[in-house]
Amino acid sequence: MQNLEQILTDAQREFSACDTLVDLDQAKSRFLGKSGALTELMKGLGKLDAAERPAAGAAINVIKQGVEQSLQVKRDAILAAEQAQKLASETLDVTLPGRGKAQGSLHPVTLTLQRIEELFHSIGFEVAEGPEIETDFYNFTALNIPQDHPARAMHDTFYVDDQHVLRTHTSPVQVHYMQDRQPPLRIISPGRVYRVDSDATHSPMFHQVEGLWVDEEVSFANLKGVVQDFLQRFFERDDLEVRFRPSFFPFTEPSAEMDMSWNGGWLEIGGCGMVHPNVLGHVGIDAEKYRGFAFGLGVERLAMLRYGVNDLRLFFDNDLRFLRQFS
Ligand code: 2NL
Repeated sequence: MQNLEQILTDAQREFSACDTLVDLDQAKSRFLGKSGALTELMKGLGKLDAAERPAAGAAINVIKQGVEQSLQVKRDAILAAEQAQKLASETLDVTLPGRGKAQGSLHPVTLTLQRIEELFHSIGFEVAEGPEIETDFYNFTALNIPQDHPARAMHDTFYVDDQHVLRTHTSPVQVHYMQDRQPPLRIISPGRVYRVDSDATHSPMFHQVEGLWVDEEVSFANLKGVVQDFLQRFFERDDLEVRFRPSFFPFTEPSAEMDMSWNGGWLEIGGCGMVHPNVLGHVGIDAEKYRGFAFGLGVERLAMLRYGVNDLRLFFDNDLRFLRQFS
């Protein structure tokens, strides 16, 4: 009986020294395993007198239950400790704010178009848009650029088929507009245009804004005023000067190229002129009664100057490091 009590205290001490279930399993087999201390005692029962056997067996069983209970208590303690540690290391703070989504930003060309539209809208110009695929008539013929005229070579055109082209300028929008109504007309037509041209300073797709004012008494002086006022407001510079150099376009007469003062020099910024009477004739406007001025500006050019961008290709590379600077 003394031996039995000793086994129980040994088991309790060894179990409580265990930190893991593996250790505990090993300790368990030292007492309850095939050749464990208690198992050996059970085996030895056979050597006892039959009269002593029941009492001895009962005593061993009491100790065995004590060992098993102590084992269970320790196993529960180890499991609880493991669980607690797992919970602590896997803590999830549901009150933290979400990561959110990166917000996009408008493309600098879009920002520039918005600014142009806003400024012209404020002086009474409507914004007109139209298709990017046009018929030969709207892109060329109506603009006094007849078939086989060398002026067509000026616009390196993408042909869709015999009759259709990717518009080389936004003038066709204004042709449609003039066909649909009578003067006074005051519009700008911003949008994408296409030319077979691609190098460091030319993209096959770029943006243009054209302007048109048709009424009974519209002069070249009005054209100069509108363009200068626009450029001064666009660049926020009252001292900005504009210079007009004689030029040629089939759709205007007279025609001029426009320069603006920039860093002590002059920069070419677009072209303009008085709408050619043949163009008014093509859209059913009486050229004896009405006249108009028109101009065309390159949008990427304006965007580069306003934002200090020195390479046109940055607008089309879709590099987020560039685009993020406009948020
Ligand atoms: C340029 C030159 C120009 C026009 C565009 C135009 C439109 C109609 C009638 C007459 Cl419907 N003219 N547009 C006139 C002169 C020049 O653009 O260098 N653009 C970037």
